[in-house]
Amino acid sequence: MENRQPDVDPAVVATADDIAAMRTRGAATIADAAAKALATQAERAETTQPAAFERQLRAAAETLYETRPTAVSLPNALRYVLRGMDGETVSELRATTIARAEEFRAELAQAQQQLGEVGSNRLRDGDVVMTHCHSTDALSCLEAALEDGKEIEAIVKETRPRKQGHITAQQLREWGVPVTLIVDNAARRYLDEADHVLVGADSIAADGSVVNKIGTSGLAVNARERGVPVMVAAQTLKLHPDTMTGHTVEIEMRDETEVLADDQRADITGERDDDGLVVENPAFDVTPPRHVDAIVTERGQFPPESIVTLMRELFGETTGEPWEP
Ligand code: RUB
Repeated sequence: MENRQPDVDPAVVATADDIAAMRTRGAATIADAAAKALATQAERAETTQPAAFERQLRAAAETLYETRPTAVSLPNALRYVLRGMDGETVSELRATTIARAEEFRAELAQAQQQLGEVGSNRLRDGDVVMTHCHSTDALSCLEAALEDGKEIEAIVKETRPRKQGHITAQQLREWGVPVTLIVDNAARRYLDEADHVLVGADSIAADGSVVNKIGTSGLAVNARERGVPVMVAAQTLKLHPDTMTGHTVEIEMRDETEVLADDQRADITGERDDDGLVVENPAFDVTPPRHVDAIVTERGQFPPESIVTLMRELFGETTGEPWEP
């Protein structure tokens, strides 16, 4: 990473590098890794000055924050942990920060399990579910349905360019779920065989729009046209507080080599040095609320248009940068 703030522990920088390179990926997993990294920073901070300790924690949070812009679970996690940093001495600050990070991680796991039970109630024995990308929140719904004894089959979209659908397929096969893996372009054809589309979310805006892996919105439009309900599994950690005050969610643009490797470029351009070939690689897109049937959270399921009520309840006050006191 470019950002090498002084006093940020190398383990935090390593976590930030893993998130940026997508070795750690998926909104909930990123949030969990960020909270763990802040606990590590708190454990290892070498100072006897409370102000310096706090500065180091905020610098660590900033380093983590700058990795990926779209998943709001990352700033929400950082904010949650830093708000728990409390005390007069370094040892008090250290203990409260570590305890808060542990609390966050436990709540994250619990919320995922709870939303899984809610999502599972929407699934019937024998249902076929189409998935996109790899979402641990979405998989939690399937896991809960399987634990309830329901037979579920899955049509798994491969999800170009990084093919996170393979991770979904691997997990589902471990659970014994019959999987049909398809290329993204085949999704509309296979919707006729699906009873549900089930996806996760990186951010949910106040108007109920769902920001998720690129291709989610096209899938949702096709599903609506085919009469297949679209379920979004998303812990409340995915609700984006800034959107209540009119901000939009930044869509991450990733490196073009994920789409076209350097050594494939010549297949198109030949020997020419051709700057007329542009490759764009947006990682996420926005699905409008009218194409989503239900947002399933640990607090129950919501029609997307009503999610703002829950957001107001959870984030009453406006929020600044996660590292701001
Ligand atoms: C992952 C993605 C997932 C959400 C939700 O994108 O879009 O659907 O992050 O995942 P990427 P989870 O692979 O680029 O991180 O439910 O695990 O939070």
